[in-house]
Amino acid sequence: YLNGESKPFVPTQADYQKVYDEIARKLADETDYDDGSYGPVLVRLAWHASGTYDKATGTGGSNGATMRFAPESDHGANAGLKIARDFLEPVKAKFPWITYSDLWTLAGAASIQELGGPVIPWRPGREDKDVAACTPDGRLPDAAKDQRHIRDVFSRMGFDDREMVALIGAHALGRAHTDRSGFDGPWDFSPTVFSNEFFRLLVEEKWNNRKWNGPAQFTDKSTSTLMMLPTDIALIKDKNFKSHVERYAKDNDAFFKEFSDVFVKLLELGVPFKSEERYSFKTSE
Ligand code: CCH
Repeated sequence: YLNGESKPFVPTQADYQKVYDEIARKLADETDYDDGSYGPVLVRLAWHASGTYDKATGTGGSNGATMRFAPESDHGANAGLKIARDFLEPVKAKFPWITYSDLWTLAGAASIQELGGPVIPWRPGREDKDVAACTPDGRLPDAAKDQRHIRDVFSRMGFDDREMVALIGAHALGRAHTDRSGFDGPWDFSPTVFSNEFFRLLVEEKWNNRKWNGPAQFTDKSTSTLMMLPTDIALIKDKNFKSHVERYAKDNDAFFKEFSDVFVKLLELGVPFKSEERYSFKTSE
């Protein structure tokens, strides 16, 4: 019973669009961060909130927003995501009726759209849970590993090979930070633009081991300014993964379409929605 009204407030698509617009406005205003956008770290927040899902037990997933609490907030994989959660606090304060779990996933969808990616139809209905629902550590992928690990982790969520490759294409955005994951650098030259560049560079560049004191990672032969994680390189080592990498490298439209479908699926894993309806938000000008 918000706003002193006598009926409970039931938000409509227009209300969620207002939340979208507020996130888009903040993204446009607050460019003094990293490569000029909070979008990539918001996408990572939405993914780490959702990617804890375990199909076998029905636990984890975006429903709950349990990353608000330790121990989940302190899991190594979530290092740096406080920045994304804090960025969204003023949005939560302005629209207190939205749950954190809806807000974080909506912010991921909004960021993909605002950074030039496909429309991500989004469904409301997640509820926040308490600390007891925190997931155990180790459910998110470890970048130091290989294709077997990628398949183990993502098939636990219910994804097939094609979907795994499409999802990891989000690495067109953002960068790795030594003080978060230990890895260092962006995957492409436009880390605030959603595109199939990650795939194009994976197949067209030559990737060498980077000589440095940090964890094993790869660097491009041409400029030595880009990076690939061991799990990224696994996508071209594995024959079946590579067939999708090559397809997306050549066909941006196919990537956009398939990424949208699989990102929608990711954000909805394990959520007991009451309504079927998804909203396609209007991207800002
Ligand atoms: Fe990722 N990712 N990711 N990733 N990720 C990192 C950064 C981003 C793995 C490891 C890392 C997905 C899949 C995987 C983003 C989106 C997605 C980093 C650097 C590591 C390490 C973190 C840092 O230091 O800040 C591994 C391993 C996998 C799978 O095997 C999927 C799926 C998505 C989304 C759909 C985005 C975006 C970033 C950039 C974040 C930023 O702050 O710039």
